[in-house]
Amino acid sequence: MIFGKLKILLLGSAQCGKTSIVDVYNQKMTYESPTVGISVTSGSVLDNSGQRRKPTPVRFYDMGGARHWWCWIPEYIKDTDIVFLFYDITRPETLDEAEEILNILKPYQNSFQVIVVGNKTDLQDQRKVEIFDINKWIGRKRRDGWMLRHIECNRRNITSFKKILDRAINGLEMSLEELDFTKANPFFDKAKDKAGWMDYLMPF
Ligand SMILES: Nc1nc2c(ncn2[C@@H]2O[C@H](COP(=O)(O)OP(=O)(O)O)[C@@H](O)[C@H]2O)c(=O)[nH]1
Ligand SMILES: [Mg+2]
Repeated sequence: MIFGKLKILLLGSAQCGKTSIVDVYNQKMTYESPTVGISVTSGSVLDNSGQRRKPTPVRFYDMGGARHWWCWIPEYIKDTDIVFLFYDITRPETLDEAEEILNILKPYQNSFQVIVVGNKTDLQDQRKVEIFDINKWIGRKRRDGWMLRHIECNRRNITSFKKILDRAINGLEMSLEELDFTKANPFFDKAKDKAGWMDYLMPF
């Protein structure tokens, strides 16, 4: 949690589609350029499951995937609730890099959930990471003590991404505090303004 918001960190090799997926999720235009350092966006997860009464405020930390940014992982993993660890189903080397990233995360294990995301399923004819391979990989990581969840998606169909995020949030059984808008926004007047769910989208 960070500033009362769920912290979600996106990791994985460069060019796996992390920025594309989070932009589709946030209904934003994607600019095709490598992420420099880290890009932070605020948003909220609407309740699709009927278990939460209000949208859950979230913050996405989308890290540049190039190896030279990895030194920042120990810094950004702090207070993280959910990690989405991406690989590209057309490039097996991205799964090897995902393994390296898990090794960096190892000392911080147990303070967050990890969801492994295979992206670009629209490129089935170029698929080089088979479901069998990934299941074996996950099994191996389980024996290392990682409880990983796994989905596959592509930027034109992020249903599985939305679903697992929803489920992960419900699993956290978060008792999100009522936001005190007067603290967060000095112009907020409790007497005059009634907080609606749109307030949860405020970018503070
Ligand atoms: N075919 C296909 N290409 C994708 C998909 N998602 C992203 N891409 C492409 O992959 C490249 C890298 O995407 P980007 O989101 O910048 O990846 P990032 O480096 O992990 O943030 C871009 O050229 C995207 O157009 C997808 O689901 N399918
Ligand atoms: Mg990116």
